[in-house]
Amino acid sequence: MIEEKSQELFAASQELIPGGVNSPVRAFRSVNRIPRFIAHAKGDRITDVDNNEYIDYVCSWGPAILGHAPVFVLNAVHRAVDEGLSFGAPTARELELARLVCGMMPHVASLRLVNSGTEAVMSAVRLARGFTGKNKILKFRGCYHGHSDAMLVKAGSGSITSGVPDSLGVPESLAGDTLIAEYNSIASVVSAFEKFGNQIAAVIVEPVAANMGVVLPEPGFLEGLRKITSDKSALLIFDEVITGFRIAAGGASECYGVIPDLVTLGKIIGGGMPVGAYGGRKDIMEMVSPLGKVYQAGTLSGNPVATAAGIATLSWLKNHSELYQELEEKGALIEASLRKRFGDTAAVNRRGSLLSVFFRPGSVSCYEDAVSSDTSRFNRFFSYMLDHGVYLAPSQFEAWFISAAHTAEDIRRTCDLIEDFEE
Ligand code: KE4
Repeated sequence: MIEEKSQELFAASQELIPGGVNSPVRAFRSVNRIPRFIAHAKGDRITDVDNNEYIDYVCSWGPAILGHAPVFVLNAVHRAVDEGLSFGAPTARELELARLVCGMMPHVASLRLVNSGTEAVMSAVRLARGFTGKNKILKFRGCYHGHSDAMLVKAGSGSITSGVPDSLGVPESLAGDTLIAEYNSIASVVSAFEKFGNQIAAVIVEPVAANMGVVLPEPGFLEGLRKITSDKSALLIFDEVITGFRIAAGGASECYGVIPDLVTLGKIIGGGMPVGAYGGRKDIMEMVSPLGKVYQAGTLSGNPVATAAGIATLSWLKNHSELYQELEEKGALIEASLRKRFGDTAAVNRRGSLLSVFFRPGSVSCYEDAVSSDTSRFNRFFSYMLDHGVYLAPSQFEAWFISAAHTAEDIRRTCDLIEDFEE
């Protein structure tokens, strides 16, 4: 496969941009390949600067649930652009996007638009602390919630201790306010509350984890989080940056029937443009400035061009609920091929159009299971698929994303390639 232009651009980019990329995973470091510099994308295809075309299962890490560059989204963006790029003032589009989100997620009584998932989580964490008057936040090993300091924390030694920084630049003093529990282990959450109970402001969770690879909540896990946070006067935050509008129009709450106090959103809400949001109970959101004393702001929050893309995307999803059954069927075909090819030498976890294959035997229901995967085997599979025109996330610990634009022919081609893979 020709990769000369990507190689040239990558070398030059590394002169000016750390690692040559503006987000680490894009550097393809863990798969030891040259990252593809993408020239353009349409539908379920992306084309790199060497004119190689791929069936895309990254979908910009989730936003492109309708496929790349849907005409009606482009038209909405063009109309918005012709009216101006940014005003720093309220616009009708922000109200329209808020109405769409609140209509699709009825537990979101009020929301604030921001510019990324990270900003949504950072703001929701500050709000939870401000509303409860408590400082500690409990998260789960293997869950990723963006790169705000409080979330770049890993488990300290021993069970349920205060976290330690997972990045240089995060002060120990701050990391100590983040507790780390085990995904799918209510017992670990109970232990944390026994130890820190009246200090915990909130529990934040990916209701379907997708940043250690896809790990599904076991029956009772989300319900257990809801009960213990309610009992202990802590807030429950669903980080639905990936699952929101992805696994159902109403996200994980629609799938699992558990209602959080706050939810964070990103990716699909912007239809590929930079939009994030946090929202939930009105009594909590009323603490956000300028109404209340929890400060949060943003120059480009609710940007008129970005909200136009989000409105067009969510409106389509709201009016075409049949898409989720189609995505379920497409995901089931991919899953079946993965299971057929790898049998019990690999684990496949899937919820609708979100899935991962872990190269290890047995089930994967927590971080420890996930990290015991054979990453060199994943890398061989990744390279094989890339060289045969299928673009997967360049890490064992990411997810496959399937879109409305993935054609039956391309799904079939993908399945054939999976089944023809030779170790
Ligand atoms: P952003 O700041 O990247 O918009 O969102 C952060 C975030 C928050 N919460 C969840 C559950 C997320 O998955 C993310 C970001 N997801 C990664 C993919 N695993 C984005 C890709 C990247 O970092 O380049």
